[in-house]
Amino acid sequence: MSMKIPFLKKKQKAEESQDDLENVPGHVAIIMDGNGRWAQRKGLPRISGHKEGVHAVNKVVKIASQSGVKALTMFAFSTENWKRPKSEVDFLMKLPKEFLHMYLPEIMDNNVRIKTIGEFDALPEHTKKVIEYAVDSTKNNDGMLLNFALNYGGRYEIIRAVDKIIHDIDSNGLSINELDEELFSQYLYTKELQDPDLLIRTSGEQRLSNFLLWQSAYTEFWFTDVLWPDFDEHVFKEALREYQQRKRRYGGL
Ligand code: V07
Repeated sequence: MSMKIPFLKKKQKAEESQDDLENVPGHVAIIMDGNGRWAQRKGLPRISGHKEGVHAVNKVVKIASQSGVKALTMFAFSTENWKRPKSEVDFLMKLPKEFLHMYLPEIMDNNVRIKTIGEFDALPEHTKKVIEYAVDSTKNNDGMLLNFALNYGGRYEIIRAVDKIIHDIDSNGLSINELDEELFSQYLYTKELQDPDLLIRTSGEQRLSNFLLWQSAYTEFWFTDVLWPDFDEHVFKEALREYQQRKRRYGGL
């Protein structure tokens, strides 16, 4: 009997704090928007918003991996971002190093594996080098997958998949009759990932902006006015709770 009391207490506590270990989204994707606006509001240059955004990435990685999220995809640099001023692009390309220098030990402690999606080869050599080091160092971690979308564009990803399929038909004996959604998915950057269950976009914008077009066909979207550098564990938990509520509602149908 004395064995059962702590169990009940724990369960009650979980209900009170609304922690819900069921219906945790397996794959969360995030559009980290509002860094420039955050800086402008403080009278700072745009780049200081990007720099501040790096800390928010680490907070979310920690809370997501502790919450039981299996994969977290962060939109760090889009194919459209090359159009920004060169000085801003140069600054952004130094952020992977900045992030990894500060947080790779913590990433290892949390058993997180780092990977990327997007046209990696077109990134500057110095950026590729630090990321390759991080991908290699974390490759045997079997906890959460932290997936950075870098030089990523959803339409390009689809065109690239079509191009690869045509190549496999012409040269590798693939038959057009084999083409279905399952096969097509295997030609995307995300081939080993499940589709995102929850997509979060910060900073009040409610658009997909060429992120995970194919993959988000059935994804729940959650938007917040919070600017990315102000995003923290509380906001993330709010998104998780809302996702869980939606799932419970459908579950009743
Ligand atoms: C970038 C900081 C977060 C706000 C949104 C845009 C700016 C983390 C990374 C990163 C990438 C690869 C990696 C480790 C960290 C990053 C870029 C921009 C280009 F292996 N944040 N962050 N990369 N931002």
